[in-house]
Amino acid sequence: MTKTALITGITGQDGSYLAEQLLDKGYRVVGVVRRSSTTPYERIAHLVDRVELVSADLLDQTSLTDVVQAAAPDEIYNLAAQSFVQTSWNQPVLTGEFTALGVTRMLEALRKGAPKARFYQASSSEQFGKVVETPQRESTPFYPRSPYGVAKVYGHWITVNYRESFDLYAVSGILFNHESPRRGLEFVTRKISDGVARIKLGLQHELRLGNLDARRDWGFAGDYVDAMWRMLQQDEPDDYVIGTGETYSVREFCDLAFGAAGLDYRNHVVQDERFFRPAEVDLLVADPAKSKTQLGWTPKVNFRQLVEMMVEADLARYHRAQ
Ligand code: NAP
Ligand code: F7E
Repeated sequence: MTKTALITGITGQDGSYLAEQLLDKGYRVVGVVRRSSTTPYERIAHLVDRVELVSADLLDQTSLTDVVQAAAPDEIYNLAAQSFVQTSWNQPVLTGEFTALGVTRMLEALRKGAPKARFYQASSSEQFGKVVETPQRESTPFYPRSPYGVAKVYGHWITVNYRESFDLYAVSGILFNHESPRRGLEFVTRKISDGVARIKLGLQHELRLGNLDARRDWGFAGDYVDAMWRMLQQDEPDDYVIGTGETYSVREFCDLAFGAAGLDYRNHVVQDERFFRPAEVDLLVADPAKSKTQLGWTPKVNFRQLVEMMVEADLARYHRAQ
């Protein structure tokens, strides 16, 4: 029988890859979009004829309950959020409404509209923040360093609480940074790959960045959405860390990305106070042992391949536009 998946955040990076993979598996995919005066849906333009788009907002309980009830999903992937860490200091209340309380609204919508549906919550390595152990695993205590991280900790624990209180199949995937050519331009990896392409084509000379010494465990988004699906196919609901187990600095990302275009980052990257954060997450690196053993999940794209994929995609995009 055809399964139905409901995805909030389908217009985002992860939503677009997840929708593609679920369609390939034969799912009926219902995507939640919020009302906007324009409808660019850039990342899912190639899918709009194959998915059903319904309108709701994380701020609006009625709209969420209605779409969950009408879609009658077997699986719900709650990917929608205010997901940019830097913005969470400028819009802390809105970030809390979307990224924290939005999760409770989705869980309430599930309880009322589809209590048997399996629920995936998009938790984040930002919950580990000022890390208390390295590498970070499922049992590592949280110490968030931004309003975004704090909101994600709330979303994580309310998912655990609803699982235990109401016997729901609800899980959190604690995903480390994952990137792709569809990553938003404000995130550092895509800002770098886009900057490299523009510099290579003579459209700009310098790239202004913040802290080059921050270290992240970066993987490919296409691999990570597969892990989300695997989490909803288990006998029992549980939470999993998803990452590569390798960590690199922003400087190392720059080195590889500029190198991929035959450039030297030291001739172009300028550090700019504007892009430093009030509180930084210095080092993240996952221990993905549990997801490997229990989900059979391993990343297919390595760091170098990821960086080169992103630079090549941005170069091709600017070439097409010329
Ligand atoms: P993204 O590209 O920023 O996408 C966010 C999505 O949320 C967009 O579809 C956006 O819709 C939607 N959204 C925002 N506010 C909404 C609202 N009030 N009502 C309904 N929809 C709303 O994020 P992503 O990188 O795909 O990440 C997906 C999820 O995983 C997020 O929850 C993020 O916090 C979390 N996460 C991401 C990473 C990562 O490295 N990418 C790691 C760990 C966790 P619009 O198109 O209308 O803006
Ligand atoms: O920053 C440093 C910055 O904005 C990475 C989100 O998907 O992953 C993401 O959060 C690092 C930070 O991602 C610039 O200070 C230096 O240390 O790409 P980012 P993030 O904050 O790690 C987690 C797992 C999520 O859950 C989030 O939703 O790079 N950095 N210079 C810079 N960062 C940005 N954005 N811009 C710079 O110019």
